[in-house]
Amino acid sequence: MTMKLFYSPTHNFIHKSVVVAEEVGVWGQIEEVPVYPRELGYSIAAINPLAKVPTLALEDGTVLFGSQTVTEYLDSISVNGVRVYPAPGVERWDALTRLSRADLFFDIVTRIIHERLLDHPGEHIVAWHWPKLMRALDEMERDASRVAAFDIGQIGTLQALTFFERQVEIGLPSPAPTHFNWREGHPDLTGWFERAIQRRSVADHFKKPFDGADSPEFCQAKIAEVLGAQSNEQAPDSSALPTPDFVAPASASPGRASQH
Ligand SMILES: N[C@@H](CCC(=O)N[C@@H](CS)C(=O)NCC(=O)O)C(=O)O
Repeated sequence: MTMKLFYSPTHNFIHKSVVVAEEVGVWGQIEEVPVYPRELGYSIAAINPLAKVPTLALEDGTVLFGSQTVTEYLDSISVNGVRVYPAPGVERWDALTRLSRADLFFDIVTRIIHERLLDHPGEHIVAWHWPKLMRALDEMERDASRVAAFDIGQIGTLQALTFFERQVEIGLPSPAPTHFNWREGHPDLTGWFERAIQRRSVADHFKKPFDGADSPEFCQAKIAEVLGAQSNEQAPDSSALPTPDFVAPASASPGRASQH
């Protein structure tokens, strides 16, 4: 294996980095390094100042982060002729716009759920952002029947929908509805989603338990290997576990299952 993918292998969440790696035939080159960002010992700040997943480290210690960068890199080293980022032209701008819509949707859901950390969640923040999500879902519905390709825009859409669904299940702050099913009123998107999750690149991971090494010590040992590759020296000592940047108060933290 020549690359390390630092990510949170949450079983009911579709990671676009994983799907792209599978689609372009490079998954076998990837070592998975689980990261649970808010737990002790999983900080990846030593290799990514923003300590965000996904983060991809190459064999020579080069670190790529931002899911868009990670997936475009993986696409560029395709070994099977499949490309999920179309070449420059109309199809590319269409795919990238759908990717942006999906990733901004993800970011908006993140903005909303951060209100859960407050004793008094900001209702105006939720009220401001909720219509954006609803309009984006309506556009995704239209695109479900328009777009035939399984490109990066649609892969990002899978990720956004599963993230949203997870967070709805955990519970969104008011005035978001207590029960919300994005499938209602979106029959084409629902049908497309059900077909897309049958693809091997998705089905091999989605709703499958992660059964590899995932301790903080494993994560830090892998970070030490990346740093070692960067300095071309022996990997630094990884015995001291770093503290996370932020630990949510117990009352506001539903635990690992809700990490995002
Ligand atoms: N826009 C970024 C979003 C990445 C992101 O928000 N990652 C979350 C988990 S999915 C994270 O690392 N959170 C930990 C933190 O912010 O400390 C991307 O697409 O890569």
